[in-house]
Amino acid sequence: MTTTMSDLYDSRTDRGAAIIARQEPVVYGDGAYAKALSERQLDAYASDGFLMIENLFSPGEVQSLLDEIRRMSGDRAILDREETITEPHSDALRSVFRAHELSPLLNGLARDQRLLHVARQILGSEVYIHQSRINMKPGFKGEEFYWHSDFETWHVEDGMPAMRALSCSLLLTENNACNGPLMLVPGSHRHFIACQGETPPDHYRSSLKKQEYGVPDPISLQLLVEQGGIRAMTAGAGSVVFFDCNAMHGSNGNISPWPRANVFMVYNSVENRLGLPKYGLAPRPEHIAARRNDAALAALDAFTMSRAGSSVS
Ligand code: 6CS
Ligand code: FE
Repeated sequence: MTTTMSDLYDSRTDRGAAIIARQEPVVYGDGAYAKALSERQLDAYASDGFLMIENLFSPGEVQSLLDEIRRMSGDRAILDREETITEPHSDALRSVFRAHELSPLLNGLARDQRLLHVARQILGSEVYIHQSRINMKPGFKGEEFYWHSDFETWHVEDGMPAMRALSCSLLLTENNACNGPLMLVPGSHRHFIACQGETPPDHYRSSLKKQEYGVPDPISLQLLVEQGGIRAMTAGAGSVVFFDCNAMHGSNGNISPWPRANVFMVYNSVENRLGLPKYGLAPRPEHIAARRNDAALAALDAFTMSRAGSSVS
């Protein structure tokens, strides 16, 4: 295995676990690139590594998205696609990737100014979608997502150069204490945790069901949590959590009867486009990490405008 000495964020090498200080800003260009968040909101994002905005989308908008997701989960053509991931221990639907290209409505959501301008402001540039997905966590059988930093995976497996990407998670059902809400470790985005264990080939085939490489060791995790605690992102449908690509996060399984369904859009700066994956790994498919479809997105006033817009490809 070859390692590059110049990469501070080496991970999954034979070097073992390590905690490395973040080199990049969290809010780029002092948040002057676009106007979306207040100074207070930007400060909270910079210090916690995430920000929840409640009721950003209306009940009507949430309903159209839920109808769309219900339609997609019943569509054989979508269920048979490689973008569709089932739970590790059942045939229940876990995720649908490339959601913004499989559905015109979700394509509009990716461009909705309420999300896009926040991403442009924080990342200090134009942005494109690196990854999008619907995460279903059905009542009784939705399984957990173990602790991880998305950037750790995107850096190693996708060749994402720097921490200049963010995720937004739009809650389509209430996320409460019992149905497996997203949990984040405040302040964790300032530390890169180098993980142990070499990445097996085609890792994504198993990791999207249950991740076993690229997960932090218990001691590093304990340290992060001793410093920052854990915050559960509980809120009503229509709320959005924005979180930094290096924020440590995970979620428990859903043994409650209440489904949890969230849509994730990952925005990456056009100045942070993907290079080659590390250690000679093969690039992951386009639906997990965009390389070809990386043009800057133009904003829409509201995503519902685009309902008759682009078509499924
Ligand atoms: O491998 C990935 O890109 C994905 N895996 C996880 C657990 N979260 C982010 C991303 O969807
Ligand atoms: Fe994640």
